[in-house]
Amino acid sequence: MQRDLFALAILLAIIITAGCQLPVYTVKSISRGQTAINGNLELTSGKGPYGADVRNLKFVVAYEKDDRVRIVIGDSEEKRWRVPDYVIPGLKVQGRADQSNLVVEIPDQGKQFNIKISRRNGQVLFDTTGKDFVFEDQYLVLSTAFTSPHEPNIYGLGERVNALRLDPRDNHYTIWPQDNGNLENFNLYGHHPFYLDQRNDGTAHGLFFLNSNALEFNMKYNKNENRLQIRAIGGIMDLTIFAGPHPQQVVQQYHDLIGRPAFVPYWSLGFHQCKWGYDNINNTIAVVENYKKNDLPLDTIWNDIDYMQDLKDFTFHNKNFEHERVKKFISDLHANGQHYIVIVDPGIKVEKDYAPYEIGLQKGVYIFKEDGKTPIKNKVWPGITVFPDFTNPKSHEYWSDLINEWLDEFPLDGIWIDMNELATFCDGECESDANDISTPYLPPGLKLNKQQLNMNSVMNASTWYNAHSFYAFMEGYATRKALLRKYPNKRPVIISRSSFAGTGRYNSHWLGDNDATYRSMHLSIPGMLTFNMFGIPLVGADICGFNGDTNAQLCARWTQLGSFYPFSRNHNSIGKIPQESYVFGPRITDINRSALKNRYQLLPYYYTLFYKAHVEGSTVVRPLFFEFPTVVDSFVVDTQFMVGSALLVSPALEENQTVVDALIPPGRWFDYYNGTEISGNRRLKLFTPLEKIHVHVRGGAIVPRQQDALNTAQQKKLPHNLLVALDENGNAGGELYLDDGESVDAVSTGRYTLIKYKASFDQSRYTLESHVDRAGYDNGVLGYVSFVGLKSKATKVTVNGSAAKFRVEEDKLTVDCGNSKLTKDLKIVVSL
Ligand SMILES: *[C@@H]1O[C@H](CO)[C@@H](O)[C@H](O)[C@H]1NC(C)=O
Ligand SMILES: *[C@@H]1O[C@H](CO)[C@@H](O)[C@H](O)[C@H]1NC(C)=O
Ligand SMILES: *[C@@H]1O[C@H](CO)[C@@H](O)[C@H](O)[C@H]1NC(C)=O
Ligand SMILES: *[C@@H]1O[C@H](CO)[C@@H](O)[C@H](O)[C@H]1NC(C)=O
Ligand SMILES: *[C@@H]1O[C@H](CO)[C@@H](O)[C@H](O)[C@H]1NC(C)=O
Ligand SMILES: *[C@H]1O[C@H](CO)[C@@H](O)[C@H](O)[C@H]1NC(C)=O
Repeated sequence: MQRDLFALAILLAIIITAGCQLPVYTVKSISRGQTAINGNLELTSGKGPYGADVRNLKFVVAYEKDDRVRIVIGDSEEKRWRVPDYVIPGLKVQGRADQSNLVVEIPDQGKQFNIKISRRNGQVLFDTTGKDFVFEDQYLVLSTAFTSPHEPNIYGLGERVNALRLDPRDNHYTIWPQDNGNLENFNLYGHHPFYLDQRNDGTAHGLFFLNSNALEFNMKYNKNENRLQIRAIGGIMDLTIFAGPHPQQVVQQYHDLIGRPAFVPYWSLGFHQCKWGYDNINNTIAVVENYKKNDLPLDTIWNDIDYMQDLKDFTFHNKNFEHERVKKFISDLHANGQHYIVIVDPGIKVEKDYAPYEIGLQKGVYIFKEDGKTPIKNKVWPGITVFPDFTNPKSHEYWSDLINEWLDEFPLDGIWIDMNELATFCDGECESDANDISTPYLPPGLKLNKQQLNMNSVMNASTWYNAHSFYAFMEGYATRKALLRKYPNKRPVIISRSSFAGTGRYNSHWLGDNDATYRSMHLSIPGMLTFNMFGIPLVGADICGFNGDTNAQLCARWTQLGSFYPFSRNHNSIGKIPQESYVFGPRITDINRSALKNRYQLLPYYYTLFYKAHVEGSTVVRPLFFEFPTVVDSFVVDTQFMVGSALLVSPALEENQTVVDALIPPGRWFDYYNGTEISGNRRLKLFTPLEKIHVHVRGGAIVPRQQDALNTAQQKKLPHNLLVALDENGNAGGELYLDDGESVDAVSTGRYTLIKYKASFDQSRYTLESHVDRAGYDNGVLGYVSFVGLKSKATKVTVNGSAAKFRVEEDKLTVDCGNSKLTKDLKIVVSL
């Protein structure tokens, strides 16, 4: 009997749900132009589940560029919140339908609205036909089918900690910047509603949903369902599809829209050491000395909040960081070519006579309560604080003045901006239970004001509900402006925890508060690869782990892996055991030394990749499938990665691991260290004792390198060298970018050198030639060139026509180039 009742209840529920028909929007008018399709929609039947439907909508589908289409659907009065142009530029039409790589289909007037986007060859990329489309005040849903003929391969949607390839079977990916540590499957610090869809046929496309409200990408892929729902709790639908079709092109097209990454200075690619718990200037100094004593490279030393007086911004502790000693420390570092960075939080302590507080109050630059005039307070490290509203232009001068006055006294080299999600100690407010914006729908598990301000707090841009996700983006903008005022021709280094699409224009990123565990180490790889897709190439995780105690083996493995991070910093939390590169005894120190020295040798290669990312938009580290998009086996790989197109890194990621099971993509590959050839297109078990991290160089690549030193300043004058890895036909190519390493205008004024190298084979001779594209910065010499992959032993080598010294070691031929100037043409001929 009870069972029958239960069945009846279910039946009733089904009838009721079916009766509540989803909204149907009908095309009321449409005009199809050469550059865009415009029109109006009207709700003609049904209704959404969460309140007032927006009945009249207006849409534009524009051929923004030939390789991208942008779809903007909003209320017809244009009153609703939309992300301001200063964050991401609004619609700008530069393409044409007849030249576009994409075809847009929208039904005629009087028909139900849907939208379909395909390639010219008919391959469908996006199709809303028959899927939910809801436009309510606080609940927007746009759904597409996964149009691939196989289980979709989706990447991106940050910030999160998870596998590189997202699981499309039944998953919610929530996006809303919050300090959830490094919890897996949670929304973390950054807001990046971008994904790349990689097809098994080798093609890829991308999708960006520009919306700063809390978002959810809800995926279902199984026998019965096949859809991706994009849900937002405010704003409008502003969606861009990028045609690719190569994954690297998808990313370039995305960066073209959101802005390419700022160029970083050379020294930021050196090694960094930090710890929360360097609690006075003397033990900070000692770390720098110990690096030197142990012959370990170090470019930058960092302090966490320990340095502050009462945990207040723009101070140094009067006793522990005695000011004269700090100043002397900074000038000693600079004299030695090293750098100093400290942390700054957005929360300004509420304290009478604390100038940063008083000035901000006077200028009215804080975030306000709902009333628009009382600064909203919450609690952070120094106690009760207020928060500058970085969307208020007046705050930029305020922030810049504070930074400049502080740096006049303590000339820091960069700023680390943390806690900027915001991360507060009370949810909403500490004192009162003020009413807040109510939300009929929230992504599962999300509490909007968890460690956040109240949603009805007011900024210049909008409410905290609408605009909080780009708060750190604007803080980054203001901080960059402040540093450029202080040092007009030095590229700023700003490392931010929170980020938004386009943050790479101003800031870089570290992956936040991870754990001293093997799993955290592994998941740093998808983290850094994904942020490279997001246009923030200078990224890395805390080497050896932040939370928890590390140990010698983990730390050695992590230092090996971290020596290949674009941003390479060892950092850990307060009260945890020390983990600097020299504390675990001579064996581990030696392992660290060789890893770090190897990094320094590769810096010219990394720097050239950063230059490319800055001028073209691209990635520095990238997933294997970015280089091998037809190798389906590579789509899931996140235990290995590529640095540029030349290096394949296959680290050990498990405790006591002695064998790495590596995917070696097609082609010819060589052991990076000794030049031994291995053939590609297979899996290989690589023996990996603790001393070893496997790196392979790809046949066909030329990798520029340099002799290592203890920091990048000392390295500057040392000779460069090239590693030429020949492909099956004896060809190879590569390039080298050089400049003074810090000028903001080096690229725009042409004060740089760009050299292209090309190797080829003809009968019994290999020829390597340089082509100096530009010689605007005249520094650097070429010490030697190494070749791997020669068919047989060299009998004679000439450099520029004269017989040259050479030697053969293991599987490598090394030719002495006599420290000739890099900017001179060069021709090396190797006769067999
Ligand atoms: C640091 O060392 C100097 C010189 O030995 C000493 O005068 C100073 O008190 C020390 N400072 C701290 C905070 O320990
Ligand atoms: C935002 O700031 C600008 C520049 O100070 C000002 O003109 C504008 O009125 C402000 N808007 C709001 C909503 O406060
Ligand atoms: C690694 O080896 C150590 C020492 O033999 C052992 O105590 C530990 O349990 C091993 N760990 C794993 C995960 O096997
Ligand atoms: C080069 O290193 C690899 C990997 O460690 C090893 O298998 C190979 O035998 C080495 N080759 C030579 C010539 O020593
Ligand atoms: C090699 O020869 C070219 C052409 O004769 C000359 O311009 C260049 O300076 C020479 N390079 C070196 C390294 O001597
Ligand atoms: C290098 O090894 C030491 C042990 O001496 C370890 O503490 C350290 O974290 C490792 N890595 C780095 C980057 O220092």
